[in-house]
Amino acid sequence: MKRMLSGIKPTGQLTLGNYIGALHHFVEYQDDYEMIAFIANLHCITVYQDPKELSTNLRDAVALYLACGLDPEKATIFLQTDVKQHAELGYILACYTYLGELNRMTQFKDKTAKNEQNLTAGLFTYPCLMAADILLYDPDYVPVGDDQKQHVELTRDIAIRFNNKYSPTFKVPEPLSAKVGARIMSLTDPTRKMSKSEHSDKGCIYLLDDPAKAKKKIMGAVTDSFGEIKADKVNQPGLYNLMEIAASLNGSTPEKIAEEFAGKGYGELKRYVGDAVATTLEGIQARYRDILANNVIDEVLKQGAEKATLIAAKKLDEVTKKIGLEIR
Ligand code: AQP
Repeated sequence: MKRMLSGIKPTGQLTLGNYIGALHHFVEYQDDYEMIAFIANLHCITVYQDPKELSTNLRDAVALYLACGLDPEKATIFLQTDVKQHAELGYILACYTYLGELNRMTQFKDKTAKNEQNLTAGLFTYPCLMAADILLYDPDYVPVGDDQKQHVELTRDIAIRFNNKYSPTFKVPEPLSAKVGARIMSLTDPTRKMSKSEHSDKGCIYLLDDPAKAKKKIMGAVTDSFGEIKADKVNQPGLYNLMEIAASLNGSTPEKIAEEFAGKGYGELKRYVGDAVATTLEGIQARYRDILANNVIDEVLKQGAEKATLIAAKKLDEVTKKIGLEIR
């Protein structure tokens, strides 16, 4: 069975973007692949997090993994810091990554361009840790939203470099991106990605948002003044984003939805999208409440960390031996 790996960093409440771009694919894939899904808590602290909030967000993220349908019997679910090999290999791989490569990473460049103050070295070197997260497990595929593709490309480069310098050690993974929903945009600014750390609450739907509130956000989404429903991503990005959301949730495409709504008003389309979102959130939240009430999270994480450590420890051992870090 081919192996697939992915993680999410809960720097806030998980969003509809995380669900559409990542989580619901993890669930689809878990039957056909050996799925490894972790919570990237080390990545969270590349920007300051309130300790209490971070801890709550981590627990919520695990609960949401399960509530979205990840099955701990099929998928290995764990917290990154419970498998110590991630940080160690992250450091080692930083020694095989060039500054020029990190300088080219658009996520870091975007933050620098926004003139954000006090950017940390952790944020700069985060792609090295991400490479370690992946390469420890030799996955065949890494499902990602569009924004993470560049990091997977760098991971591949690092793996090839290491393999060439020593001998084949890491499998070179393929990024896997969905055709629909790989980049869900902000509801208030369809030129920007829907992000957890977005400043305006109106632009982002959180998986734990009250479904009625989520519907309101959809009704208030920025569209355009053309007055005609078309699947035109370039000229009608707000409308296209809404159709992409509904298409991802209902297994359709923006083109089909545009056809269905041709000649109708934007309000009608928004109600349709709002209903799709609310129905999805209601289902997820009902399961989320059950999961918290049943207190299963600690056990899921314990079992997941044990399974993951078996794989990660073997790989790190191989790496340290090849580099010559051990005294024989
Ligand atoms: N808006 C999105 N559309 C599609 N996919 C998305 N993903 C995130 N946002 C969207 C995908 O979810 C996975 C986990 O991402 P992450 O939460 O670890 O990191 P991120 O992409 O940096 O998410 P945010 O919300 O934008 O975080 P902040 O605000 O902290 O920077 C990835 O596969 C990602 O592509």
